[in-house]
Amino acid sequence: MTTATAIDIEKIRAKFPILHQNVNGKRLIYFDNAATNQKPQEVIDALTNYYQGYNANIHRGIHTLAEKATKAFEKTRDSMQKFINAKHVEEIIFTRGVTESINLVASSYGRAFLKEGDEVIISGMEHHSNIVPWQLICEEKKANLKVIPVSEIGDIDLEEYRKLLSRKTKIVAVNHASNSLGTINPIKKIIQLAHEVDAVVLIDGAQAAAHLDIDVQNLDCDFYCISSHKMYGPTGVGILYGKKSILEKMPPYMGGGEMIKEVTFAKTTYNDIPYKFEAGTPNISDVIALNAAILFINNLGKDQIAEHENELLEYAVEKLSAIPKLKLIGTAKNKVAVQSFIVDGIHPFDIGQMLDARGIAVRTGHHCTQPLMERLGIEGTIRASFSVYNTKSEVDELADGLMRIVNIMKG
Ligand code: C6P
Repeated sequence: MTTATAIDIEKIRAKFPILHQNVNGKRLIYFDNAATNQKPQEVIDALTNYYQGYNANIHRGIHTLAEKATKAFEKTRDSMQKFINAKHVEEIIFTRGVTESINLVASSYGRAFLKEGDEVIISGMEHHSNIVPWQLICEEKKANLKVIPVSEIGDIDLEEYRKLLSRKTKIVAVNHASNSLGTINPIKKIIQLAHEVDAVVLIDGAQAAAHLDIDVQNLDCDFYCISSHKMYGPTGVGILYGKKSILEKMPPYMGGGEMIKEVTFAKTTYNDIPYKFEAGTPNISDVIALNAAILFINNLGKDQIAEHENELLEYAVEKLSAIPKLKLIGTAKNKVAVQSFIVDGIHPFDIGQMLDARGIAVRTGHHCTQPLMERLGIEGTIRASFSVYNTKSEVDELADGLMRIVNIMKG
């Protein structure tokens, strides 16, 4: 059974070779999309074509292969600029992932502009990647880290956020969507309020890029971070968007090739953005293949993707709610298609293993959000996260599997 949305799920599924296999003797059902989603054939082909046809180092070579590789690499930068509606192409910096993008900002911007007594605000539902880099820089600069509380159902407390903001606030860093709960945060409001006290805002878009429209000019965020592997692209590539005027005044993050203008032993001058922040040979093949992932999303249309995924989420909530002893975790109104849950008396890890035995891949544990788990008074959850290639019949199998597990454990 497929869903009744306008997109043709079977046609989409045919593009993903990995989905057509058995795991533990059962048809694979992949519900771990928030960790990393699967790659369509065009992304896999782009990787193969590069290595078979024009593998070469970029920017420095004048031979034909180097020029072809450079052009393809820079094409992804152009596509990403359009994808998030950045004003300037040089505002797009390639990194290894969201984690590196956040570390780059914390190290470079934080080291240059934070002073003793300044404050950095994050939320209580941040991934460790949007906590630890701020702890490190706050410790170094003797600045203070403040945390916006999160409600029981998984909403940011905007009133408390307003109270935390002051002239001491220099940086606000929050996620667009939570990986553990699925909550879509009111980032436009968060950004606007931060700007009223002249703080800069970094948005962790790891869980948004494959699902939500991103318009950095409309949001007016100062930094926006994306991981390619969570938007149908290869692993090992991230994007850091930064406003040109801010990136230009930030010092380099890493030193090496490509990020320099001129090197002498007495003094080195740095390249212009974005290259100032792209030291060394980048991940050429994976950046090139990311372009195919962007095209895949654009061709389907984010609205269509979101419509299908929201339908799956609604269906999953209905099905999971009918299972005895199961409690949904993360029930905010505005969500991406991520549903966490726990089952009374059964450890999440055991449920994950029993589902795996049925060919169903879910994630279990704290999802790199330990402070959030502590806030909710739980050790971890089982998390099912949905993608455009998932179907309602797969949700039926998840619910059926859970019902059996609960019954077995009861008996
Ligand atoms: N979340 C998950 O299963 P990297 O690893 O750098 O691509 O992304 C880190 C990251 C940062 N922020 C958020 C909101 C995230 O969800 C992630 C990655 C994975 O939820 C792995 S823990």
